[in-house]
Formats: sequence, C-alpha cells, structure tokens
Amino acid sequence: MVPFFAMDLVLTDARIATLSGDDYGVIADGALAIKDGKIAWVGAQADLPDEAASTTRSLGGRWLTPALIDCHTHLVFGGNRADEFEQRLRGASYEDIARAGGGIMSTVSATRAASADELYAAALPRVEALAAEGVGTIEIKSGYGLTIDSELKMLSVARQLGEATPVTIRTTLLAAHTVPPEYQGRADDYIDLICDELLPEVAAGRLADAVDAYCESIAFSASQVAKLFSRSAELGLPVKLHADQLSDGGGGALAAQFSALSADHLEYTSTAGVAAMAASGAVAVLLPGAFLTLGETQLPPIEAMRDQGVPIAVATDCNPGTSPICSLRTAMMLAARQFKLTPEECFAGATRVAAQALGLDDRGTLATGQRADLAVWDISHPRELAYWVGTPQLSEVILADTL
Ligand code: DI6
Ligand code: FE
Repeated sequence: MVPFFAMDLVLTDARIATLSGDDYGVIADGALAIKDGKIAWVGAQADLPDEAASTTRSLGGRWLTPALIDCHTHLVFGGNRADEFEQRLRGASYEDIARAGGGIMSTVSATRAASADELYAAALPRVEALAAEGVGTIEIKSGYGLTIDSELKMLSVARQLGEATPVTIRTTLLAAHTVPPEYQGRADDYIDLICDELLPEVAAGRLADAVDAYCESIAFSASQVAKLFSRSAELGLPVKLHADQLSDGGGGALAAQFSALSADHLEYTSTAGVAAMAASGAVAVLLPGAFLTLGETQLPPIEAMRDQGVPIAVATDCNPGTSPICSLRTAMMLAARQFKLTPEECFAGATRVAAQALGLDDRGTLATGQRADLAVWDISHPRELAYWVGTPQLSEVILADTL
C-alpha cells in the first residue's frame, strides 16, 4: 500500500455508510483516505495508521457516503411538454397523445430544431441541479433525434456535458425510442437503418456506452428489439431496455435473454419475467417519477423482485414527457412512498445498484480501490435521504475528477 503520509486527503471523524454489507455498511467512527482519485483506505478511525500526516480534514461527525448515481435520464432535449401535462390532467392518456402525433414526437421536433449549443445550454442546468444534490454520475440517453445526425448531435452534447463538469456522464443510444414520422408504417426499415448505419458509427466513435430501446405497443416490438440487441452485441455494446411500462410486452424476459445490464420501468412485468431477470443478473431500474406523473396505479412486482434477488435501482427518468423531475433525492422519496422500497433500498438503488445498472464496478460503494466520488451529509441517519425532499442536507461533494 502507498505509505500514509503520501495520501492526498484523509477524512476523519466521519460516520460512514459504505453501502457494502448489511445496514448501509455503517462504520460508526470512521476515516477514509484518498490517493490519486481513489479510495486508498477506509475503516474505523481507531485503526487509522499513526503516520496519517497527509492533509487531514475532520468531517465533524457528518455522514460520508458514495456520491449518488442517476442511472436513467433523458435530460438532453429541446422544448418542454407542459401543455401535454395539462391535457393529461384533463383526462387525455399518454398513449392518446402519442398516437395523435404529440408525446415523444413533439420533443423530437423541438430537439431536431435545436442546435447542439442550444441543447447543451438547456441541459447544463439539469446536470448542475443533480450535482447540487450529491449526484456524481449521470446516464443520459439520446432518443429525441431519430435521424442519424440528430441522434449523434444528442450523444455529442451529452459527452460535452461530461467534459465540462466534474460529473461522469454515461451515454446511451436510444434511437429506438419511437418510430420517426419519415418511417411511419416502416418500423422495420428504421430498425435496419439503426443496425446498418447508426450503430456501427456510434460503436466506431465510442459515442455511446450502451444501447437502449422502448419495447411497447406505441414503440417497438420484441422482435424488432431483438434484432437491434443482436447487432449491439456484435458491436460489443451492452444493452438496456424500457420494458413493460404501459403493458406486459415480455420486456423483462427479453432484456434477460440478451443479458441486458438493466430493464427499466417494469410496472407490468410478469413473475416469469422477474425470474428471467434474476437468472440473467439484470438490474431492475424503477422510475417512480414516471409512475407519479402518468398517474399509474399498476405497481412494479417489487415482492417478486425481492424474493428472486433481482437488484433494484432507482432513477429520475428526467424527461419532458413522463418525468419532469430533475431530482434523484425526490425519486428516492417517491420510490419509498409509492413502491414501499425501504430507505436503504432507495439509497442502495441510487448508489451501488445504480452503478451496476450502468456496468460500472468502480463506484457506488466506499471500498479500497473505488473512485473517490463522495458525498458528505448533515443528517443523523442515512434513512433521511429517502425522506426529506428539497431540504439542504448535502454538506459537500468530493468527486475524483476534481481532486
Ligand atoms: N419511457 C419514458 O418514460 C420516456 N421514454 C420512454 O420510453 C418518456 C419519453 C417522453 O415521453 O418524452
Ligand atoms: Fe426513460
């Protein structure tokens, strides 16, 4: 090990939630040492080597945890859909609006019309809002362009956000979000365009870290998704799936069949779908903001997920249509309130399991060798993180990229 006097920073007098092990992995009187942007040591302060003469900072009994991870967002987009929110309050359904040419398509028009600079300027405050509540890693999906150029534009804006901020941005190609107007009635041809032209370009340029699709009656069928996922696998790109959000389309099982990192939404997933996910190791990403905004009543099969040992993550789904929510803390509270996840499940779901949903094994817990992406909180217990909304408990964020 690196000698202690050479540490970059040693944090002492902390209550630590490592998120590895039971009961938040708590270390009551803890200390943590950082070297080269990584955790070099974490444990009980009494065991801290004597020669810890590096820059040492007392956290005064505050809680130290992994920085939060938002593993499912669509936060790069043009315009907004407050008008449709109003229509839905008056009784129109999400599917009705989509079939009438609104919904995702209305954001597609606004996103196509926006320049990369305009999209960047609109998205930056959203990244900053998440960062301001302790988020250190954000996944951002494309899917509001639906042409080769505009999907590439979205991915490059997302990459740019990662370069300009200390937050890690993971990008996901969601070109199969809905059938673009140019391909109405020819969804198979659109899938071919993605498979033959867009995916190879994205893979060659390393523009996306994963591929996602929307498997739903108003979007793509299981066989269309299967074609896309086979091609993604050939190109070495991991996959994720918007599955069973509005109906049971067998999405959970489909994701499992392709060893997806995650299947997301899952309100209508069957017990068989959950079992398939458990066998494949796919993470269930729950999106309580979309559930709330759409006024859904069908709960995801949480008990089956727990029984079968499917890891559960929680994310914002930040998007202008179904989840105009740019707060992971709010999503954690909603997951507790609506889905009855325990506060510990909510917290693990926004750290350790969220990392797993992104295929990242270097963050989400506090352990030797992990990235030093940390959050410091003025709370008396970590259960408060899935309880308060909009209150200022975050004391400090320390991200490896700022060290
Ligand atoms: N499910 C969602 O919740 C978002 N996309 C998806 O496939 C909604 C996207 C939108 O309505 O703009
Ligand atoms: Fe989504």
